[in-house]
Amino acid sequence: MRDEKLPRFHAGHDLVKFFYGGLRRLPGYRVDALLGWGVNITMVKGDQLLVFHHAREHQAFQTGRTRIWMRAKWRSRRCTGPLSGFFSAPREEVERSSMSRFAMTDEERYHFDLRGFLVVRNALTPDEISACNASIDQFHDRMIFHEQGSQTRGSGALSATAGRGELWGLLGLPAPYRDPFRRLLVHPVVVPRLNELCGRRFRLDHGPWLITGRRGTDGQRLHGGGEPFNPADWYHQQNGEIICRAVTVAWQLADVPAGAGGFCCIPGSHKANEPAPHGVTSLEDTMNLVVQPELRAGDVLFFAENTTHGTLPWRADHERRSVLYKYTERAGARDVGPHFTPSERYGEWTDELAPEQQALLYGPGLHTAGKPLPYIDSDGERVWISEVRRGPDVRRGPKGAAAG
Ligand SMILES: O=C(O)CCC(=O)C(=O)O
Repeated sequence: MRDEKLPRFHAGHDLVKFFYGGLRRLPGYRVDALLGWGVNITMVKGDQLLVFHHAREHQAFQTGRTRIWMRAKWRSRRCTGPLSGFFSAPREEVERSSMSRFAMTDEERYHFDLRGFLVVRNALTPDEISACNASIDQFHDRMIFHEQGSQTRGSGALSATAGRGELWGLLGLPAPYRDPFRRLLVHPVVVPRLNELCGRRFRLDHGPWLITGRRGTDGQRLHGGGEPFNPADWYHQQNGEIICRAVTVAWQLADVPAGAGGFCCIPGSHKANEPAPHGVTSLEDTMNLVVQPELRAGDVLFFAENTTHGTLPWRADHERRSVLYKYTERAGARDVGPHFTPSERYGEWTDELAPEQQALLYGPGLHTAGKPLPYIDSDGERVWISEVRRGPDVRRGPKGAAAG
C-alpha cells in the first residue's frame, strides 16, 4: 500500500506521546541496538502489521493501518542523543508533513510567535462559506449597528460615515441556520491549533459574532499590546511551548483585498515592552507599523488578543463579513463559580449541542471542584472528546466556595 493512502496521526496525538514515552525509557544501548539492526518500529492495533524494510527510509510508525508522522521540530527538540539519527527525516518528508492543514506546522508556529497572528488559507469549502452567508442573510434584520464614531474614540483617521454592524447569538439561531456556526466552533482546522496555542483545555470565552459593514463604515481604535500587562490576554513561551491566554479566531466569509480595511494589527506587538503611542492606536501617525492582512473568503485568521489590533474603515464595495470566536486558555478566569455547565451558563438550548460543542461552553477555571471536564482533539477530519478529567476539588467551607 502506498504510504500517502494511510491516514496520519500528528505528533501531538496521545498515542504518539504514549509511544515515545515508552521509547524514552529504553536504555540508550537498546535504542542503539534497534537502530543498528535497521528495523522499523511498528505499533500494532489489532492483528494488522505493515512492514517497511528500513527504519531510516520511514521516519514514521503505524498503528494498524494508521501512519504516524513525526514533525521535524518534535524530532529535533525531544529526540536527541541516540534517537537523533533515527529521526533525521528526508527534507521532502518534512515539507510534506508541514503542509498538513490539521497539525500546526513549525512555520505556522514561527509566524504566530513572531507576528502575533496567523492566516490559514482555504479552511472553508465554498459550500461552508455559502451556508454561513445564507444564515447571515436570513437574520440580517437582527443586526445591531454601533453609533457612528462610538468605536473610533475621537480618531479622525478611523472615522467614516457609519457605525459597524454586528450579529450576535449565532450558535443559538433557529435550525438549520445555526448549524454552520456550531461546526466552526470546533472546526478541525481550529482545534489542533488552539490546543497548541491556548493549551488542551482551551474554551470559548465569548462570541461568536459577525462584524460587518458597507463602504464607509468606521474603524475601531487599536487596542491590546504587550505593555501594559493584561492578566486576561498575555503571551508567553516556555520550554518551547506557546501559552497564549486569549486567541481570537476570525472566519472570513467575504474577501478582504489589500486596502479594503477591516482587521489590522501591529505585527510583533504581543511581545512589546513599550505601550503603543497614541498616534499609532488612533491611526493618525501609524509609523508604518500597521498591517492589514489580505484575506479571502474561507480563510481563517488567528490572532493573539494582546497583539495591538483594531479595525480600519471599510473601503471595499462589497459587505465585510468576519465572524469572531474568542477563545481562551482554561485559567483565563480562575473561579468556576455557580455557572459552570453549558446549560447553566447559556440556557437549556445547549442540551441539543453535540458533546464536543458543549465541551467548549463550560465555565473557566482550573479547579473544577471535581466536576468532569472534557478535552477535545482532532485529526483534521473529525473532532472528538479525547479524555475527560476531573480538576482538583479545592472547595472550602460549607457553601463550597471555590478557592485557589
Ligand atoms: O476584526 C476586527 O475588525 C477587529 C476586531 C477587534 O478589534 C476585536 O476583536 O477586539
